[in-house]
Amino acid sequence: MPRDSHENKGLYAYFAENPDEAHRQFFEPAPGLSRRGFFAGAGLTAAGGLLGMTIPFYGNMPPGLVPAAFASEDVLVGKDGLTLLNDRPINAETPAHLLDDAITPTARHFIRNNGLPPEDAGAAGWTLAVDGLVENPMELSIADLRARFEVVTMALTIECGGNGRAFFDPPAEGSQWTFGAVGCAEWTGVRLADVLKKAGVKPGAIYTAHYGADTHLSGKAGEPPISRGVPIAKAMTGNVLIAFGMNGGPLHKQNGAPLRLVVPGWPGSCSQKWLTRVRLRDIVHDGPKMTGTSYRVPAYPVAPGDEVPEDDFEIIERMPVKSLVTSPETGAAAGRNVEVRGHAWSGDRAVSAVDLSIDFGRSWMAAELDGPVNPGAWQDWRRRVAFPEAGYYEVWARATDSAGEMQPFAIDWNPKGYLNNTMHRAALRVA
Ligand SMILES: Nc1nc2c(c(=O)[nH]1)N[C@H]1C(S)=C(S)[C@@H](COP(=O)(O)O)O[C@H]1N2
Ligand SMILES: [Mo]
Repeated sequence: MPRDSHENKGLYAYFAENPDEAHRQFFEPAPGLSRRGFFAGAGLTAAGGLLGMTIPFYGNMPPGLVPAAFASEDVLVGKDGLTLLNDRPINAETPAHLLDDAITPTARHFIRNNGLPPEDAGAAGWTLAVDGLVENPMELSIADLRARFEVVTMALTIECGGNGRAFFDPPAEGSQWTFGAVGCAEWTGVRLADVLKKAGVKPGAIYTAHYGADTHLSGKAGEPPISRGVPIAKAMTGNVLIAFGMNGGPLHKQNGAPLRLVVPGWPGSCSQKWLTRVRLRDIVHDGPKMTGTSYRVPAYPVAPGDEVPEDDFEIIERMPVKSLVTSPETGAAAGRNVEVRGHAWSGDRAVSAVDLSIDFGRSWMAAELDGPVNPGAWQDWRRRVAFPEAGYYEVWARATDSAGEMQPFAIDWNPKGYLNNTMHRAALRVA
């Protein structure tokens, strides 16, 4: 059995990396079973063993395909329509047209795990430690957070730093996110700033360090899969929340229940899930995925495929200006006159314009653009578009932010495939 291989990485990553070998291991009848009669021979494969039944047409399964049953409910329980990119750790993105709502429903918020979520994640006994360079270290229950600090609700955009990685050429290793590693849910919690003020930030503190209760894929205790932080100034921003509520209900288990950070506008990795500790440090935090080339890009533009010395990488802070077309769905049939709509965002900044093109960028028309409901929320935009005749069109959306930065057409390539904010293109077949 391909135990080490698929159980350490997840079936999807295993099949993607080594499709022929995975196929052989999962779909060829185990030796010794093949002569035990028709049914046994026809279906007693490793895949059949995992499913608990034979696969009568196993011989037809194309190499590289993972049985759809393994993309199943037990992984994406409480989620609706997400595309599973990997199951260990769970990585699942939301198709753009399912992000049409102004506020992303809990069932449609993407999932990006680096390790395994804690088994026991009840709110009752949960505590958050606030320590390091503070005057008064604290240990707070969720009830303490509610009782001792102002509770606020804000719509906040979380986008994975690797969203759009799938389009890098040469390809970048890592989860092959297309467009949907982004969401804007309504989070309820307390401001990290208020908690840090109560704890008393000591003069030497320059950076936060975030810790969660998830475990490393290796299963080794005391080895967190990810622990990132932000400069104190960012932590003190009024829209950085310690959240215990999501869209009026509890957090989804995979989105960090019962407690997480939400750091809008910066790589999603800053928003520690299953949050147990915030520690203030006098150095730039050096936890897992803070160092090396993780969530970092070269300090200067590089040509696609260039080798870049590790010392030349710098930590990604704000995420760049970006937009999505959420309706109509790409590939859909459309009439001659349709409302095109979506969202736009730019880390720490407001979006000032969204323009659309239906003639492959030759001409542009302004969309109607709403302001953010609060700082850190994405902004909705819409425009009724008339198509001159029947045929194939693409709607291209291009956002510009308050600093005049505009989405590019071509990817600014970097080795790890971060920050792809190229224009979103929706294909339409106009009748
Ligand atoms: N404890 C913990 N927090 C985490 C992660 C993780 O693996 N463990 N993944 C991070 C990354 S890389 C992203 S993009 C966001 C995704 O948040 P979501 O899964 O709620 O969409 O969570 C961040 N917080
Ligand atoms: Mo991420």
